[in-house]
Amino acid sequence: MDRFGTYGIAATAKGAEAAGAFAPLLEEIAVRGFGALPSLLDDDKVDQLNGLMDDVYARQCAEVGGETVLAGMNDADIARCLLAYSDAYLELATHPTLVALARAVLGETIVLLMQNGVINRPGRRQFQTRWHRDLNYQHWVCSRPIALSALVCLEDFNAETGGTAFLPGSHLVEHFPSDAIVAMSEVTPVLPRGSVIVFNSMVFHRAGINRSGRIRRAVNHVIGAPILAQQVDIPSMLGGEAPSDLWLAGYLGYRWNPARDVAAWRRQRMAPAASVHSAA
Ligand SMILES: O=C(O)CCC(=O)C(=O)O
Repeated sequence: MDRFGTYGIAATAKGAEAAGAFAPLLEEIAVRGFGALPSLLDDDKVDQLNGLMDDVYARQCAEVGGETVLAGMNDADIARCLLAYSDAYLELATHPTLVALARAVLGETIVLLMQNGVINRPGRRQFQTRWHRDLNYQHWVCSRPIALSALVCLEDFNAETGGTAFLPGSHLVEHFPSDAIVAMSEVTPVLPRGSVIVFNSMVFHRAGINRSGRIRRAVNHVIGAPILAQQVDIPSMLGGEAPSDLWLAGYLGYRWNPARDVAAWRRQRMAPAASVHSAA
């Protein structure tokens, strides 16, 4: 290392070694923009998460005065920040495989920007069936990913059930492509329930139309560099003290979200420094 040391630098030549067993998946994400891991969750866990998503959604409808209010803001059938309502979803957001993948792609300093449940019902058009990037309104590309999405499939995903469609490579092009390019390149991965689709948050994607007779649920996590803001203030929703694990505290936003004032920002920096000194 240079004798002056560094700060604010996380990517070094060593970073590439972190890929390990994920290397083929990471290459797919780098080039096509998305890839998948089957069998992240077993059937019992998938059943549990499906049931809990409906409970959280019902609570969130009640919070705003009913589902028609959500429909009026194009937010029907989305259960937001599930981890603040259910420990099983907090466990999912911190699943070791999801975290390892995010660290391999983005580096150590990352923050969970959002965790949303998407309920895709037959006979109802989910707003997420419109093409979008998970970093909305961004029409530029960058040389390395700044955010990664991990969409956990709580139903079999295919063209009939309304599985997610992707435009391969579209994270590398600034603009949304022409209808002809969309038609020739759109791909819907076929995956069993319990899988996770991992994608560069800048790749264009959309939920499919659900033509099956059953509800298709999924839970999306957007994880990013801490220059990006959380959609909902997760620490404030979770309440209480920051976790003692400093990495986890950072991941959930306790470390990166804006401090209330200058003194609070400095107090935040004193706490980790004190624990380093007392351990020395
Ligand atoms: O539910 C899906 O298939 C896609 C969800 C999605 O596009 C999103 O959460 O951004």
